[in-house]
Amino acid sequence: MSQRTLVLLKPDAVARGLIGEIVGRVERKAGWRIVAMELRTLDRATLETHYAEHVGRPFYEPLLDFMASGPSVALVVEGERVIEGLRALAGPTDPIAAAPGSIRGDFGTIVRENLIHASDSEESADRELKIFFPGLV
Ligand code: RTP
Ligand code: MG
Repeated sequence: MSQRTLVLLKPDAVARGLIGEIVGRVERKAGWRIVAMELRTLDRATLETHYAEHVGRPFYEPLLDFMASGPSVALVVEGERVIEGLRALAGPTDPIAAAPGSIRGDFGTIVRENLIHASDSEESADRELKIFFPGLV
């Protein structure tokens, strides 16, 4: 089942020079394709829409400040079961709990600065792709 998912390389990943490392892992998965990719500093309105499910949580404001602190890379990846696959490549939210071999497990220590976002379901992917790449056909 071919799908599309929205991936963000968060500001920590970009600042640490990990774009190539992370994009390389995505590219090497057989049959997956990057169909859009852009470096951009995310504005507050975009982040509020994207993270609406977390409004009111204690980590919400620091998360938005962090996500607006520098450029991110937004990309759309297409391929077989890519939604589940990108979540597996990323690893669990807490990098200390993430296994080595996953992106968060290999490079992260701080929950907030966990390097990557990937849509968590088909519904989330549909919603998030429209936020970040409204013109994509
Ligand atoms: P994401 O949405 O970024 O792909 O990550 P996720 O599904 O694994 O995690 P989620 O629960 O949706 O949380 C969104 C992001 O908020 C930050 N966070 N900080 N306790 C904390 O300080 C905390 N909890 C979550 C992380 O950056 C997480 O990825
Ligand atoms: Mg999430």
